[in-house]
Amino acid sequence: MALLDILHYPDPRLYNKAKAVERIDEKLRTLIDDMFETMYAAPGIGLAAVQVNLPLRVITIDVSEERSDPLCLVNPEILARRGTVELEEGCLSVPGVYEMVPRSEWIRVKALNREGDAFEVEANDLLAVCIQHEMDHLEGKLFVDYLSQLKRQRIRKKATKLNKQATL
Ligand code: GNR
Ligand code: NI
Repeated sequence: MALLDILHYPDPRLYNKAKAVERIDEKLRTLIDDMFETMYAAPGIGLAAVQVNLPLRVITIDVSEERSDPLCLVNPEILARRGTVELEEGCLSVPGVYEMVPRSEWIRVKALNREGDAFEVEANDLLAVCIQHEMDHLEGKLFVDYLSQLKRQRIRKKATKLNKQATL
């Protein structure tokens, strides 16, 4: 197991579109395990492979209080969505920023699991929001992209400064 480095906004690699996984083998399962470890350590409720510099359609999630309900989605697709919900979102790639983002309140998603078997999951509220947040990462989209340009400019400025400090 290994902790992976998380890319920070405005790193251009966060804007790459992730590629579909073609084969679920031991190498991919190791990546999934490392993503869970990295997500739990952060701590975060979700992580997309794009955030650890692997542009693949792989997501790990655990929205449970006890951190005991791991969910891995490979090549996820949203089959149906209903309603709207707005929660305050954060992102491990945009530390310290929390903003409201409108999302679908209920979704039905199809994906492959860690074993490579197809399954479907229905989600609402926080889990639905988290899945949509992670699926945006696969499209190279961040939650700050939903904000006004003025807000995003402020966030970008602050983030660039923080990133510079971190590399000194
Ligand atoms: O840890 C996270 N919390 C969170 C809170 C509200 C909505 C979405 C999220 S996902 C985020 C982890 C992350 O950056 N995943 O990409
Ligand atoms: Ni995120």
